[in-house]
Amino acid sequence: MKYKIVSDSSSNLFIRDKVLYATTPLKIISSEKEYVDDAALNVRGMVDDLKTVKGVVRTSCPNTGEWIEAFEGADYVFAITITSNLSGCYNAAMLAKEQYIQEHPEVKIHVIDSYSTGGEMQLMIEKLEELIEEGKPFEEIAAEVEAYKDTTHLIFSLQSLTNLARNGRVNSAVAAIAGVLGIRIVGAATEGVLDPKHKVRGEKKALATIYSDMKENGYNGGKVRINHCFNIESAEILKEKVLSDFPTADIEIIPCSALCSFYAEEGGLIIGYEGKNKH
Ligand code: X90
Repeated sequence: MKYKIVSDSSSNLFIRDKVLYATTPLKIISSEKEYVDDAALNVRGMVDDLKTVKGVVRTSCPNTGEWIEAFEGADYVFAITITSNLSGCYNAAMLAKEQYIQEHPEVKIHVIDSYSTGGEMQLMIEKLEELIEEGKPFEEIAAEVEAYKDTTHLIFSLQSLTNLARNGRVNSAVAAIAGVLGIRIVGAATEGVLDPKHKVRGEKKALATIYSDMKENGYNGGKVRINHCFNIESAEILKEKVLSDFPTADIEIIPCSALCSFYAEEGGLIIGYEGKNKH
């Protein structure tokens, strides 16, 4: 039986080598151009273009057809999406599943609403790979990954929330606070929405706040997946901070692709990590 993992592009992962893998692209749409969030896109170029573009820039989720295309070539599919509370990705993937299994009744598809994005989705993808490689049955993998989801967390640090506010994904009062020079909003994905927990001054304080929140949420040497929007320096500092307490911790640093870069904006960090049970 052939397994496949399909993720939308907000996981920032385009190539995986353990299990058959595909991504579906979100899009960033300006008055001048549509940017398709795939491996070929020049993210730096997009971020620079958008600095001078006129009018509001919007995003859109992958459509049903794109999900259906990505499902092809497998007997068992696990699809994973950015939180359904901020995007239509999950709904589109569910519609695609219904259509696909009508035409291919022998195929099984489980769609996972990550209630998160970025590095926390990566953790779930890695868990799926592990369970598939262990040769577990489809239903068991589905149940185990849903249980694992309860133990993974997301924390972010954002220097600007302008694009989130313009697209109605965060309260504009919170975005206004982040607009002050040097201020960062550090927060979590709580029940699948952006939860601004702290307002801090300066990058050093932001990193210290991130790490202390991680420990409060039960981080104890497990996996950490750091996504950054052109802020490799801070990603490395955070990695060293974690390693000084947990020298064997499994930590990866990955640049944000287009969707996460657009919303996290330059300097943004999105971190997925393993911790205590959320519920
Ligand atoms: O369907 C669409 O157009 C996509 C909309 C996505 C909106 C939210 C993207 C958030 C990206 C920002 C920092 C992390 C926040 C996590 C909250 C769950 C990353």
